[in-house]
Amino acid sequence: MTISKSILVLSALLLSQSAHAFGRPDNPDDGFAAIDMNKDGVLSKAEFMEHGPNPPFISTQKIFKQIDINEDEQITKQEYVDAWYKKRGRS
Ligand SMILES: [Ca+2]
Ligand SMILES: [Ca+2]
Repeated sequence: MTISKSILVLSALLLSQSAHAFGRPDNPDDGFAAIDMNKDGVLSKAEFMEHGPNPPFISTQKIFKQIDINEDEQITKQEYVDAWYKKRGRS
């Protein structure tokens, strides 16, 4: 029980370390595609939690909420693109 929980935490850490998809690409399309694992055109909360950004001092969940403007627990391409440009001070 404790060991498997530790492994879960560890793999979650490794996953988040390897994916700074939101901040790094030069355009939002690449960032979106990097998180949208099943290629259905929306980012589910699970996809975002696993593959989304993991900057210090702010939780991925919080970022998800900020991007998910209409609070339907999914991030559409439009929501993602809007947030991407907002983050860079463009609109
Ligand atoms: Ca998806
Ligand atoms: Ca949404």
